[in-house]
Amino acid sequence: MNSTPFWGPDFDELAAEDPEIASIVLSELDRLRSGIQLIASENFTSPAVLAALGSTLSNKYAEGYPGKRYYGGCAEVDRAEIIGIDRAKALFGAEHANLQPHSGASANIAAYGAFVKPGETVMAMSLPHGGHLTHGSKVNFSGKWFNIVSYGVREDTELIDYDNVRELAREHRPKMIITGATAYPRLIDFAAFREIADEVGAILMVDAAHFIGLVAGKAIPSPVPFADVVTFTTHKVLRGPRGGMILCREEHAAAIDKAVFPMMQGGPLMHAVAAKAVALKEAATPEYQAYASQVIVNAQALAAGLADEGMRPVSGGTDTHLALIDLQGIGLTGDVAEMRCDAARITLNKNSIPYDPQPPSKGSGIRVGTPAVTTQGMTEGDMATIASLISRAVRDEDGTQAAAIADDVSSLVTRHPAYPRG
Ligand code: DSN
Repeated sequence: MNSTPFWGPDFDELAAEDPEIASIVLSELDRLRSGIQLIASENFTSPAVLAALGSTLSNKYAEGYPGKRYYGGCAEVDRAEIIGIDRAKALFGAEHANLQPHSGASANIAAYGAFVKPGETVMAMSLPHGGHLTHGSKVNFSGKWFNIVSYGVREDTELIDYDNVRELAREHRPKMIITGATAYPRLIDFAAFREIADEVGAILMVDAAHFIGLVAGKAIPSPVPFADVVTFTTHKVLRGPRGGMILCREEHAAAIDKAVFPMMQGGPLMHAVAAKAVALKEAATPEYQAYASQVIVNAQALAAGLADEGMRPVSGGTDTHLALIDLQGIGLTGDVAEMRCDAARITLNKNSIPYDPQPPSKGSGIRVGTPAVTTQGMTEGDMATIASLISRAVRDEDGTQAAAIADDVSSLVTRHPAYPRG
């Protein structure tokens, strides 16, 4: 370890120089500590990850890759990126890793850039059935620049319709097939997708943003052996800094690296790359594996608890870190439920459900996820408590119960603090 003292985040300096922003930083910390965070795509990073993010690595321009940069002075950041790449390859058993994408959307743009040209056909899961904007939404680059063929889930089972995926692939002969979702609670059959992709000669891209942390923790099967390319964010269950990453087969390594830089991005964010390396080290521990398994157990307990309260889990439950809850049975839309929960310090998001009669701005459902509450150390019993708190909050029509529910939220989070003091 170098003997130079760390020159890093000093909150007193921020408070003295910019009290307005300092007070927002503190208020946000207070919001995290005093409420229940159930956004399925959020988590609480470790102090070590935050220290790397708040370091002077943020200053360095390093366009290019380790050993082949367009700037001098990159020896130290090269070491960080090489360590991160090696950790990613070891953790996921991947042949190649690129840690530079700024976000999940940036990683996906790079994957499109590596494998398809504008106007070519790409198949992906539709957003209303749980996909993502970058999977072909008309308002996104993917829907504007590519010929998108969307697939979805069956109305009766609410599971991916693999027969339909195969039929669509045979009919449209896509250049690339994307699987992965933001609001699909079940495991995806990567072997089935591989078979379909091989049958029509398509590249198979897995957008693993939501569940890659469960893969890292060996709690669910990995897409890596089946996919040509796997894209993901690093800040969800994986508990790293906000950012993106790509894994691929060696045969695609040069195309992916060129698509990230210089095709889609300029200089990488080296503080984020270093923080990703820290998160990958943390994710390789037995403690993290226990965490990943508990995330799923908690999501299943939360889904069951909400079902007991009259709120139907889409597809009957979950195999992952999230549940999609249909509120039609209790006569509510997602936007109203989100607002009422917010008033009681329970943070979650409205969500469309498959075949939703409501517009996306309302949605018939809510999405709940357990990455953050599990980081706080909560277990199944706490999930039953949270289900009952959600039930009280969403039924609080006139807001008169919000303060009392928030008090009960406070008791729960006091027993399991996020970012504990001292
Ligand atoms: N916005 C993320 C989510 O909440 O699922 C996906 O990018």
